[in-house]
Amino acid sequence: MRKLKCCRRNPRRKEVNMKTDVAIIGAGPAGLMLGHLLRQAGIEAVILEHRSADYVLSRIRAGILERVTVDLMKELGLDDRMNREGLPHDGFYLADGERMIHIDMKELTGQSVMVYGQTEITQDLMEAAAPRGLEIIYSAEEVALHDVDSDTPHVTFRKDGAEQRLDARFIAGCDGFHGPSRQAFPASVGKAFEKIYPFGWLGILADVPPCNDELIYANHERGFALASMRSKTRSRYYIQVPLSERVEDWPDDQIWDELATRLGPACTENITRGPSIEKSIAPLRSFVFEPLRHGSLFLAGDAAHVVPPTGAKGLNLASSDVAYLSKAFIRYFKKKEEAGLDTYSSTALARIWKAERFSWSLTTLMHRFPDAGAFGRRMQVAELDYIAASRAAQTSIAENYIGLPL
Ligand code: FAS
Ligand code: PHB
Repeated sequence: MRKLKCCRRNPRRKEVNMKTDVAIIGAGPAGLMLGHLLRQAGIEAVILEHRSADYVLSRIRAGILERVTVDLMKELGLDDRMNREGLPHDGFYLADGERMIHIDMKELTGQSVMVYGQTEITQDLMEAAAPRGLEIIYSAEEVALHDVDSDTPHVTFRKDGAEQRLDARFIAGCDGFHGPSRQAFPASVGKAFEKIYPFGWLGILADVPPCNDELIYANHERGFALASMRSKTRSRYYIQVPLSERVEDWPDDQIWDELATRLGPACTENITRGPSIEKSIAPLRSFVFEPLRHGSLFLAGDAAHVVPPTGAKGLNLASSDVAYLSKAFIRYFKKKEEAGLDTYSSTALARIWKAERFSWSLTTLMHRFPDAGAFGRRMQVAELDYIAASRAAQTSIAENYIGLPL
């Protein structure tokens, strides 16, 4: 394990003082990718994660990688397993009752997406950390940010009962929607934009073959459903449920019945049932916090924004954030140029808002809203009719789904 710079014990308070260039809060995809990009450029970084490594790996989340994420893993030389085990997908379906509209991304844009779970990306990044000198401190408790509006910020935390302090030139808040970094912005500085959806997604993971070779997003009178996958032998499905639902009230068979009903003919006869290996309900929200920088503190990933997973953008926005932020840090440490840091927030937000729009739009099109009424349903049918008949409309969906350029 690489020795940290200036790692010395504070005799007065049993405090361990460490120093690095960039302190990263959170070992999710954003923090891990940023840490690796900085280390690859010879910049010191330490990641503080309040959960254990096993807990981080136990979370089942995203499944679709845009080119930006695939390219980042390739740039890091960590794409071997993804290229072996990942599934390139050229298209997906929008189902509306009996109707199946194919969005042929490859034909319309020349590009594909990669089906490879966030869990796998996280594992690949975690396993490569120690050999590449990327320090990750797991189970770091009571992480607190200090002096973020100065040039000498620091982070305090407890580890194995000892107070610890990490001094850094910058702090990257990659601690997700519920982390402390966004809270470290003065109330007068930040502005949040939020939309809460009146339903959640109940997700199930099962070691059964997928019902279809490509993803199916279904708008059914009983609600939205999504047929996705992790491999040719492991399926990931979702159904829209009211926010009042509890996962313990959903036995597997009831979920399989709903999926068979909602996903339409392409799935009904092909769906393979099996015991869930993971089952959870996630709320849906659209959220953006502006700006993404305050002094020496920068936000990236879910710490800055959240999207409803309908557009498969969450993980991929984390990738584009850290692609911008890592370049800005590298310009600073290598050339003492602050321009990248000064423009990071506006540059990242420009792409974030476009992804927020697409995720909101596809969620609005494919879900049944309790208060939409007959007119709202007619709007959905009219839009699906238009998409079914318009190459331009399909191209717009395809280019947003594969990910807009950086
Ligand atoms: P993350 O939330 O992944 O990581 C933040 C890290 O910070 C975590 O490891 C957390 O433990 C740590 N942290 C938090 N507080 C801390 C503290 N005080 N101190 C230290 N560390 C702290 N996206 C999709 O594209 N498709 C999906 O299907 C999908 N499903 C999702 C389901 C759920 C339940 C959730 C919550 C999100 C889902 N997402 C999905 C979005 C998700 O994939 C995120 O976009 C992605 O994890 C973003 O990565 P990070 O920004 O790294 O945040
Ligand atoms: C997933 O496989 O988890 C997944 C795929 C596409 C989405 C959301 C989630 O839009």
